[in-house]
Amino acid sequence: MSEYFAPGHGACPGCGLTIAVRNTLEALEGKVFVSNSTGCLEIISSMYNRSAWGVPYIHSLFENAGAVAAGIEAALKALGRKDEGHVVVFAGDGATADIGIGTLSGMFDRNHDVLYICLDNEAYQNTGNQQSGLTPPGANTTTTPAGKIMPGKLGRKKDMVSIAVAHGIPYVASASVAFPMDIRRKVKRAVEFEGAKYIQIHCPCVTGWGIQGKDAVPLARLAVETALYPIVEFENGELVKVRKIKDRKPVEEYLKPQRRFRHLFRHPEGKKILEMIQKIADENAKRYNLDI
Ligand SMILES: Cc1ncc(C[n+]2csc(CCOP(=O)(O)OP(=O)(O)O)c2C)c(N)n1
Ligand SMILES: [Mg+2]
Repeated sequence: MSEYFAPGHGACPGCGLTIAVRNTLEALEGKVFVSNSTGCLEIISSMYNRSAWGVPYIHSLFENAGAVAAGIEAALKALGRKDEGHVVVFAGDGATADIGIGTLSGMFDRNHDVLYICLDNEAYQNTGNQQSGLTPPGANTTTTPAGKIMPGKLGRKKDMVSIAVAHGIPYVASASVAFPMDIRRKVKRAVEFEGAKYIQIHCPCVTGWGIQGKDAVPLARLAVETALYPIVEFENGELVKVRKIKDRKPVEEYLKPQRRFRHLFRHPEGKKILEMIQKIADENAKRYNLDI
């Protein structure tokens, strides 16, 4: 079989991005036009003179992948070529929740027939781990350095899933690289809807999170099992499915193995922040009725 996303790219072993991308492209059998924002995925897949992409692919800027996708979709429609493939965006969490949120909101507002996938590795990883709107509280990044002055990121993780739902688009979901079959099902389901679709996929980053490649997928699973990363699905604004949790784990089990959170177990403010993070998990579990 020819590869839609070929080996030989420059991703770290254990990188979540490549798991999310391969599963998405295989679910759509490569019938796609990809718009990709600036970020790790673009860097690892399209180094000068080489490309991992076996499908039509364009990288433009950090902030405009949604607008580029909207343009591709409008052009395909005008040319009568819509049946040639789905327009898919792959964009990082920084591109999605921060710098590109304007062009994303416009694309949603005009309800372009585009599947937008946010690859959520919870910081600007390509440029060396700066905080984004999707960085979770307590995380050490180069712009929220844990030390005497602050114990890592102070604010909460922006609720992009709800922001997407609030646009009134037909399909919104969260997913995790710990559950690849769920990614495939959601991608296939999403493209059954005409209009804008949003899927946010939790993707561990071995360098930014300070973990080993072999631990990436088990940690992604723990994020779900602690209710810090609720897996939910909305169709036409209605919550239709959640991934239930049996024997929910305490958040420490997920946080402790990661270097980005290790100060929480030593810092004088750490205990307070751990309690705040546990409260967020409890709120998620209650809000989405996750506990079995
Ligand atoms: C206007 C602009 N500002 C800053 C940059 C530098 N820059 C490139 S990628 C990136 C971070 C990307 O973060 P994210 O979208 O989360 O993707 P990741 O690399 O984490 O997958 C930054 C700050 C840029 N390319 N353009
Ligand atoms: Mg990122």
